[in-house]
Amino acid sequence: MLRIEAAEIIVVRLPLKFRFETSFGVQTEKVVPLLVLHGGGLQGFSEGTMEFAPMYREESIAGGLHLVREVFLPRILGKTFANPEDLEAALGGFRGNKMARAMVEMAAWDLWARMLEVPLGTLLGGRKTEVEVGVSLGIQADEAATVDVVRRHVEQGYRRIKLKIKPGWDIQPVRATREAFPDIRLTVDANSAYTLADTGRLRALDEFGLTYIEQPLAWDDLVDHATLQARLTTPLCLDESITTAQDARKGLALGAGGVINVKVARVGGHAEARRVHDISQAFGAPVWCGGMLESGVGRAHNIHLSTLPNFTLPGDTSSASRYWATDVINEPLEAVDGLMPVPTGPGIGVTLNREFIASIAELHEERTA
Ligand code: OSB
Ligand code: MG
Repeated sequence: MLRIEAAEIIVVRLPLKFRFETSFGVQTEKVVPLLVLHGGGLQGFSEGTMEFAPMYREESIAGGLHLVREVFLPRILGKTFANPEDLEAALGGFRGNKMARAMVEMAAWDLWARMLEVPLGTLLGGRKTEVEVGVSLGIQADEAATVDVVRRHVEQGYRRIKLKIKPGWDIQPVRATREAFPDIRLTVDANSAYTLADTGRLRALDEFGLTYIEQPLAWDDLVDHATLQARLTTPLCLDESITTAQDARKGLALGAGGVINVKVARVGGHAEARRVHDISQAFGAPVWCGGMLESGVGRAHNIHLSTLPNFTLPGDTSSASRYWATDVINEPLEAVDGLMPVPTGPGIGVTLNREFIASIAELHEERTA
C-alpha cells in the first residue's frame, strides 16, 4: 500500500549556464520547487515546473506552493492509497493548476515505484533503456551566433535541434541553420507569439523541411491552430494548449496539429501524461517529451516517461550539465550521442544531494498529517 506519512517542500535557486531567450522573455536562473513525500522508510521526489511569473502558462510558484500546502497535501498526508492512480480522487475536482497537482502526483509515483523496487518507466509501461534527445536553443544575437550554437550541439550528437523564434526572428535563423546543416532534424518553437495574421510568414517556413512548428498561436487556442494547419504543409506541434488528454483528443480531432509535446507537469502528472500518449497514438500522432529547464529531479521524471512507445520523436531532456554547474541530485544525467540512458535504480533512479540543497535552500518546510 502507498502510505504517505510526511512531506518536505524545498525551494532552491540555480544559475543557468546559458542565457535562455524565448518569445516571452529572457531567463538566466531557475527557481526550483521540490517536493519529497515520505512513506515506509522511503522518499519520493518531484519538481514543480511553475515559474516565478505566469509567462508560459497561468501557473506561478507562489500560487502552486499555496495549493500544494493548503489544498493537496492535507488530502493525502496520513492516508493510504492502493497506488498512485488511486490519488486521483483525492487530487480531483479542482480546476486547472496542473503543475501544482503534478508535484504531488509525480512524487507519489516515484515513492510507489521505489516501494515496488522497479524503475518508474517500467511501472508506467515503458520498455526503452535509453531515449533519443535533442536540444531547445534560445534566441541568439544573430544568424552567425545561431549557426555556432547549433553546430556545437550537432557535434555533440543531439538528435534534433529546436530553435526558439518570434515575429521578426524566424525565417532568418531557420534559413541560416538549414543552409549550414541541410540534413539535421530541425524544428521551431514560437511559444504563442503569432496570430493568424502572420500566416504568410509562417507559411514561408514550409520550404525549410521542419519536422514541426511548435505552438505558434495562443496558449489557450485550438481552433485557430486548426485553421493555420490547413494552410501549411509543416505539421504543427501543440505544447501550451494541451493540459489534458481531452485537450489532445479535441486538438487532434480538429486538425489543430499532428504532433503533441507532452510535459508531464503541464498535464497534471504521469497518469494523465500516459493518457495523452495513448490518445495521440490512437490518432497516429507521434509525441515527444518537452522540458521546462528542469533540475535533475524533473529531468529524471521526463526520461522515465519518454520510455513509452509512442515517444517516437526526440525530446528536450538534454544533459543536465548543459544547464547546471551543480545539480540537486547526486547522479549525472548525461546524453551520449543524443541518447539519454534511463536510470536503472528503483523509482526515478536518482537521489537528492542533500548537502548541496541545504547550502542553498531558500525554503525548507516539513508537513505531517
Ligand atoms: O516551450 O518548450 C517550451 C522552457 C521553458 C518554458 C517553455 C519551454 C521551454 C523549453 C526548454 O523549450 C526545454 C528544455 O531544455 O528543458
Ligand atoms: Mg514549447
